[in-house]
Amino acid sequence: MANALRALAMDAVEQAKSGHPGLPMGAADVATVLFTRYLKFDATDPTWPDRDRFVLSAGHGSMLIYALLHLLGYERMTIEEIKRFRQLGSITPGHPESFVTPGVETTTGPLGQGLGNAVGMAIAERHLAAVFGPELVDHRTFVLASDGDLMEGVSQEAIALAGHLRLNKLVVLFDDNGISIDGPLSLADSVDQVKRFEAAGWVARRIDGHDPEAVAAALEEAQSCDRPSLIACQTIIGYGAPIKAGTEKSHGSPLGSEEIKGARERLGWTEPAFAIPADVREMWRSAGYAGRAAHQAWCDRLNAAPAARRAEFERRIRGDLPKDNLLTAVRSVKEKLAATPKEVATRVASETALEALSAAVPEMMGGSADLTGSNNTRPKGMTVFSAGDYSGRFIHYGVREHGMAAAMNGMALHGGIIPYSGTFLVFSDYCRPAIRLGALTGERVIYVMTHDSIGLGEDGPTHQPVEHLAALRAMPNLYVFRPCDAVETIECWQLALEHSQSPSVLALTRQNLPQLRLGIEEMNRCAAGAYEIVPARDNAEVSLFGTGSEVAIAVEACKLLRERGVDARVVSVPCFELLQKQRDAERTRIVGTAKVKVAVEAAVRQGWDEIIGSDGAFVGMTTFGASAPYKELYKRFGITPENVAKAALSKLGKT
Ligand SMILES: Cc1ncc(C[n+]2csc(CCOP(=O)(O)OP(=O)(O)O)c2C)c(N)n1
Repeated sequence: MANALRALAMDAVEQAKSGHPGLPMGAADVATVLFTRYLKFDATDPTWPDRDRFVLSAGHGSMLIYALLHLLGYERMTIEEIKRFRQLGSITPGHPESFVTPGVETTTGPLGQGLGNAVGMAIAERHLAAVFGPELVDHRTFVLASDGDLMEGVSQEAIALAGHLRLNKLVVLFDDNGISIDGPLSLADSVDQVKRFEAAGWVARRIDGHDPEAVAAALEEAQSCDRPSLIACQTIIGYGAPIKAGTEKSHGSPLGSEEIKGARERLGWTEPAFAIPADVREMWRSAGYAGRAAHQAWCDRLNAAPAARRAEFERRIRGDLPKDNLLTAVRSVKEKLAATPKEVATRVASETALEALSAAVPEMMGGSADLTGSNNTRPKGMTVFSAGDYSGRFIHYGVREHGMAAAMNGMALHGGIIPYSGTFLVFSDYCRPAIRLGALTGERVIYVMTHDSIGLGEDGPTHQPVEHLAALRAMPNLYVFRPCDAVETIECWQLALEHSQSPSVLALTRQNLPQLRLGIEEMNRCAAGAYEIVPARDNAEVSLFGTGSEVAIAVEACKLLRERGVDARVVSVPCFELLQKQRDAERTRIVGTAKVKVAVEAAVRQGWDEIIGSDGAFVGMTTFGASAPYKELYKRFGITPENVAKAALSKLGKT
C-alpha cells in the first residue's frame, strides 16, 4: 500500500516536470499506518466536524496527501487530477491549499506554519469538547512535520504552547530523514528533537519510520498520553530510488526515468505509470470507508442531542454569526456612546466593544501575546483557557506572536471558533507569515494591534510602527481598520466579525482620542471604508483625509481653513480595502472633487496616492519616530492641524 503512494508521487512529479518526490516516498510507510489504522475520517464527507485533522506541515510533499486522497476514494481526487499535478485549475497545486482541495485541512508550504495551525486546531477541539461535550467533539490532530518545519522559529512557539496547554490529542509525526535542500542536516543543525520536545512538556520517542509495527505501536501509545506526542520517525528520503534515496537529490526535483525504473524494481512495483493494482486499490478504498461507522454513530449522537445544543453547535460549525445578538450588542454600545460620549483610546473603546460582543458571540476566543493589559483584549468575565480548564475563552499566548497567529489560523480552520488576539502593531511583522496564509486561505481571524503609531510615545522608534499600515494594506484579502474614535471602533469590530472569509487587523491607539461621532446612528458608516465626517458648507475647495488618531487633527485643520475663508470637508478613512470595493461612482462621491486633497496619517505615504493622487499633499512620517511624550512627537514630526492647513493653503496658492 505504501508503494502505491510512492509510485503515484514519482509519476506525478515526473509528469509535471517539477515537485518533491523525496518526502512522499520516505514518509509513505508512516502515512499508510496512520491513514489505514488510526486516523478517524470518512472519505465521503471531508468536512465531517468530528473527523481527526491531518496536517501536512511539510507542504512541499503535497503529492503524499494527493496520493492518499486519491487512493482513499475522495471523490474529486481522480487519477486525472493526479496527472494534472501542479497545473492550472487542478485540485493538485504545488503546495496543499485547503480552499482548493477537499480533504486538505490547511494551506501549507511555508515551513513551520502547519505545525502552528495544528496547535490551534487542537486548542479548538479541546475548547469545543468542553463546551459541547465529548459526544459531539472528540478528535485528534495529527501533523507530519519535516526537518525544515522543526528548524523554523515558529515551531518553537507552537511546541512550547502546546506542551504548556497539555494538548494531549495532538500528535506530531516527524519525518526524521536528516536531509534538507542543501544536503545533510548536519550542515546546519544538531538539535536533539526528542529532547527538545521533552523539554517543552511533550512525550517524545524515536522509532524506525519504515517499520509499520513500530509506527503503529507509537501511535497506539500516543492515544493514551496526557501530553502532546512527538514520534520521530527515522526515514530515508526518496525511499526506493537506487541512487538518489537518502540524498538531497530526491528532495525537490523529478527523479528521472532511469531512477524511476530502478525504484520500481527495488520496490517490486511492476505497474506502469499511474496504474494501481486492483487488490491494492481495494485495500485503500476500504480504509477510506472504514470511518463511516464512527461517522454514523456521531450523526446519531448529534441527532439525539438536545435541540438547542445541536442548533448552536451546527450554527457555530457553519460559521454563521448570531445576527440578532450581534446587532443588539452593537446598538447598545452605540447608544451608550451617544448618551455619554467618551474621550478614550481606541484600544479602550475596543475593550468596551469586546465586553458586549464577546457576550453576544460565544464563539469568540480572545488572547494576547503577553500584552493583555495593553491590548485590552480580555473583557471582564472572560475566563482563561488552560490545561486545567478548556472551557475558558482567553488564551495567554505568551511572548509568541508568530505562534499565536499561526494557531489562530488553525482555530478558524477547525471551525466553531472566531479567534481574535492582540499585540502591538509594530509586531505585526512577527505575525506576518501567518497573517498572509490566513488571507490566502480566507480565514476569519481578528488581530487587535494596539499602539499604532508615534502616538505611543516614550517607548520610542523600536515600538512605533511607521510602514506597517502600508505593508498590511498591501496584502490581498486582509482588511486593515483604523478607527478614529469609540463609535468607529465598534463599527469596525462589527465589520471584522462579519467578514467571514478574510482576516482583519484593528489598528488601535494607546493615546486618548475625542469622540467625533456624536448622536445615534444605526447605520455602520465604516462599511463604505470612508465617509464624510465633516461635510463641506458649500462647495469644498479642499478635502482632508485621515485615519485613526489623525482624523481629529484633520477636523481641527478644517476649522483653521474655514477661519481663512476656505471651505473644506473631512473624510474619515477607517478601511482602504472597503473603500476600494465601492462602485466607481460611490467612491468618487466619497473622495469628492475638491481641487486640493490632503491626507494625514502618522505613517508613511505609500498607498495614499490612490485616494489623494500623486499631486495630493500628505502629512505623515518619512523616517522612524523617536522616544518622547507623544504630544511632543506630533509636533516634532509636523503632524499638526496647522501643518495640514498649511499644506492645503500651499496647494491653493494661498500661503
Ligand atoms: C519558510 C520556508 N523557508 C524555505 C522554504 C523552502 N524549502 C522548501 S523544503 C525546504 C527544506 C527541506 O528540508 P526538509 O524540511 O527536511 O524536507 P525534506 O528534504 O525532508 O523533504 C526548504 C528550505 C519553505 N518552504 N518555507
